[in-house]
Amino acid sequence: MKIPSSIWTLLIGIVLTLASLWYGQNHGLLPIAASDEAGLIDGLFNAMMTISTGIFLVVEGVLIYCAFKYRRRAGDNEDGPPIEGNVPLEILWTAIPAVIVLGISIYSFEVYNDIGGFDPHAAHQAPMMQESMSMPGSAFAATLSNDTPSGMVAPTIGASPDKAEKSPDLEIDVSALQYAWIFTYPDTEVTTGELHIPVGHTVKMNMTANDVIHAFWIPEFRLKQDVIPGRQTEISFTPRKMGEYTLICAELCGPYHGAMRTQVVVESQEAFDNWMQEQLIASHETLNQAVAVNSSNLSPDEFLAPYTQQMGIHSEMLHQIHN
Ligand SMILES: [Cu+2]
Repeated sequence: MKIPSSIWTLLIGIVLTLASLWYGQNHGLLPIAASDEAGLIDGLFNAMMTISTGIFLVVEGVLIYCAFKYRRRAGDNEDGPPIEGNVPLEILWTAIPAVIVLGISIYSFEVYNDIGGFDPHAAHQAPMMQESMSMPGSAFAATLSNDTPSGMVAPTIGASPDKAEKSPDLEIDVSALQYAWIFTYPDTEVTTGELHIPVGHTVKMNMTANDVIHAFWIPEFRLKQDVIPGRQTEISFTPRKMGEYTLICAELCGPYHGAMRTQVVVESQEAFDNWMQEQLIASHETLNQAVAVNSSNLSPDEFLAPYTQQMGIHSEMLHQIHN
């Protein structure tokens, strides 16, 4: 019994579709998805991977089939039949890619919008800062001073009312410089070189660079944003999975660009609060000040007891320092 070619086409089509769908979901090319935004980006990536796999299998399959089926046989010196033009076929192979490209474009615009890419206060509309407008060299001059670059940071703009659902739980100021990241938590004025974020909270980074263009990139969050001297760029995200990730500078910024990376710690709210307390204690000039910031009713000795144990300091010693 001879199977008609339409049945063959249908069977091959089903197999190719299933293979493409499977590989599109199981390619294993990406690191874990650790933020809400990562899920959206991965959906887009997987859809493109599915389509690409299908096209790859069809094209390579037809190529191999034809190379075998229409190969030159021994003693056959004839040429093939002269074929010129096939309008329906040409329309088809123009229309199919056009529809695919249009579909991917709409989908990717949708994802970009969902992750806040079109937010009016995002990078492209960020205001130029006063100093930069009046003094072209100020961005460079700022690198020469050792001060914290507070003058470099444009006033933070609140979330627009129409995007109320996106208003961040936490804002962090980010300064990028050759070759480090500096994070300032405006609520506590704690400054660190390591980024700590409480899990499940929407955070907004208000970023600026001290010297040259850098780029904020956390592969597990699937987000990347340029950090530019003389202006503020922003990026918001909601980390979903606790863990330690790496923030990588993704813009070639000098000879040690490759070393411009730091740790991102996504932790529980409790661990985050503890970490913040430790930073407060470490960053304040005296232990007294640190205690004053903590508005608990504990005496300084009581409050510091857990920390002194960690640091190997006897509480008697602390008592003497305090007095
Ligand atoms: Cu850099």
